[in-house]
Amino acid sequence: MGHFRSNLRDLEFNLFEVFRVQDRLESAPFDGVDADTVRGVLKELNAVATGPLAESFADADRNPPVFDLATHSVALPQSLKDAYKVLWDGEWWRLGLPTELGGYGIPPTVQWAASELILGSNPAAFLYMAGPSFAAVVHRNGTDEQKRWAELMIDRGWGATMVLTEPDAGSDVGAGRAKAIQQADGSWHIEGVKRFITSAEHDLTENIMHLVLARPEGPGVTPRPGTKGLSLFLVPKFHFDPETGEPGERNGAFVTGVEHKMGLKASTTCELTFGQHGVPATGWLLGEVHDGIAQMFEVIEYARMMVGTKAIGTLSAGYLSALEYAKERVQGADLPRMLDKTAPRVTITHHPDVRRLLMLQKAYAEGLRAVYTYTATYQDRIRIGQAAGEDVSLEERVNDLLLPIVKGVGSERASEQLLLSLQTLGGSGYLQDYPIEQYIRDAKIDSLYEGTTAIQSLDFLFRKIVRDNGQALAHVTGEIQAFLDGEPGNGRLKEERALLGVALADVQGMLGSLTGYLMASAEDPSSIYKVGQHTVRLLMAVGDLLIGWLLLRQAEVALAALGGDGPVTAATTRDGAFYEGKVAAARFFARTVLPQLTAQRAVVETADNSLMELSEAAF
Ligand code: ST9
Ligand code: FAD
Repeated sequence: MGHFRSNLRDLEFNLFEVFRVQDRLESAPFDGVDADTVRGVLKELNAVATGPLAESFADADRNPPVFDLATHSVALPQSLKDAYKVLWDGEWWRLGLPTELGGYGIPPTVQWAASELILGSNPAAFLYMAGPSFAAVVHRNGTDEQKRWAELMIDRGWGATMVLTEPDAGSDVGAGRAKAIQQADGSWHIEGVKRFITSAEHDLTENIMHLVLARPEGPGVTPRPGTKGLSLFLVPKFHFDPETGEPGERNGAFVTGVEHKMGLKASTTCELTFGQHGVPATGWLLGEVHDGIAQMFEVIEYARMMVGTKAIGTLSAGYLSALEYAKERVQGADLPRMLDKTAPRVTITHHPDVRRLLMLQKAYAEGLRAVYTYTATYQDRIRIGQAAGEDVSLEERVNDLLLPIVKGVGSERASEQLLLSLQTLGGSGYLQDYPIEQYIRDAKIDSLYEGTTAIQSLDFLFRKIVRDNGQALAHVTGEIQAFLDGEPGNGRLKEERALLGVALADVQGMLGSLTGYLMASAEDPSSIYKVGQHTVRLLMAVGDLLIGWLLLRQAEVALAALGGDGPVTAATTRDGAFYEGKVAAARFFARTVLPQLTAQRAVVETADNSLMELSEAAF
């Protein structure tokens, strides 16, 4: 059996029992898709993800891509190429495409569930498959000629990259210095060095389309500082015949280094140099408009959702691996008989602390899966509203609000909880005989790229809450309040609901304090430091609130399935143990995690600026 343990049952539970995707199928714009199709797609993909796709996972980590500076080329390990071929030949990339570009027209909720299976099994292979999805952005924003290029990118299976970061411009993309010099024929010559570019070189595809942010220079261009002065250029690795796509001369974008990383080694992370090797790096302005950062954010929004889903998929795999081990491993006596040296030895699942480790992992893995699926329901609603010509601005804002939670909280909790997966195995977890140490290495990147957690938290508070006047947040907290007010289930989970109510009040209290500090900064500018010290705390707290709420929603569905008022027993339905686990996870999270938000609130309420007043030397 390969490394990847999937949780198809939970994916289907979310889709059909909790978020009821079937109600959105078989009508525009998802007319061509019914529930059986969705189940069939997930079942087939699950077989691929747990089978051939997973095979290269360890091999490509131990035998990572090899870079040759003389030819600026990279050779990927054969095992990874085989995995990529499985994905490409299976046409799984179509799941992410709009129908007009050959997509299957499935709802985003299903697309992200499918993505979790691929990302949990073989994240590097998924990343190399960016071409078609990035082509969709080119198609949406491009000129007629560029729309044709986008079709060629898909038809000919090209790779693609997103090229923002420079040595001195990481989080601060607006500090980028790469420039684009306008040419008489309407093209541009890009000059500069970008770093950390994923998939900028490999030997999987005949061509790679780089989507590059650079600062335009030329007659008619008014220079602007920061991100708003950046434009987005299409820079192919090889020039190509605009009709057939047949690759021609080499363009002047060369990879000049490939990083040696802690994890995700199978995915190339490249230094990409433009116009420094005797060949100009020719690019074309996307859509002939200078709107680079907004255009690039269409890619970034997709990528942030993807990164969060990747982290959550890896956490789930780590938990299931730890669970499997714990059910087999015999060690020590049951605690009540700990002094009896003749007591029978038990599997470690009998030990309270191992149960604590396992249930925390389960609650976060399944709770976060619910968070990304809940987010994707807004993406479903955006598509449905757009097809009906309705105003979808609220749905868009809610989706925007939730993205930093999926990305920021998903990646942070995955890293933290995967350490507990390893801990469950004891010393064995530290070995490469088990996949968890690689999960930890491979998932660590998720809190770093696509905007670090600090950046997610600033985006969450300043852009998604303050600038939105709290409207999207009010919509989500309104849903939580409605759940609290609804009180079905004849008092079941009553205490847990009360704990959720307290958590909601705690988050609102935190927000009240932070907005107070923010308003005070009009008089005392240093007051904003009090906000900046606690934005990550807020992000994580809202994440826990959402997880606690969605686990309770799941528990409610599970209780109904178990027979409503009847006794909660695994025997009442075929899926009894699954549903019992749902109720248990919700209870555990509400009782052991949510109360911690009260302490977090107190920390925020008593914030001062002593940390900021400290001299650097004192650190
Ligand atoms: C990276 C790549 O790290 C990692 C690997 C990815 C690989 C991708 C592969 C994908 C694979 C796909 C496979 C598909 C297979 C399909 C299969 C399906 C089954 N939302 O606040 P301001 C815009 S890449 C939207 O003043 P500053 C907006 O236009 C590197 N837009 O910003 C705004 O204007 P306005 C990632 C936003 O202070 C303008 O920016 N690097 C948002 O100038 C200016 O806004 C990063 O992520 C938003 N949330 O700059 C950088 N925010 O306000 C992180 C801003 O008028 N740093 N805009 O609307 C940041 O995000 C900074 O906050 C900053 C600040 C750069 C934006
Ligand atoms: P810095 O920005 O220097 O941040 C350092 C620390 O300071 C972080 O903890 C950060 O949170 C904190 N910090 C910075 N600014 C602030 C602030 N204003 N407030 C609070 N804290 C702050 N980039 C691409 O363009 N394309 C890619 O395909 C790509 N792939 C990548 C793949 C890998 C494996 C890696 C490692 C990186 C990749 N990146 C890519 C770059 C990635 O997006 C950046 O590394 C990331 O945005 C952070 O930038 P930085 O590394 O320069 O860190």
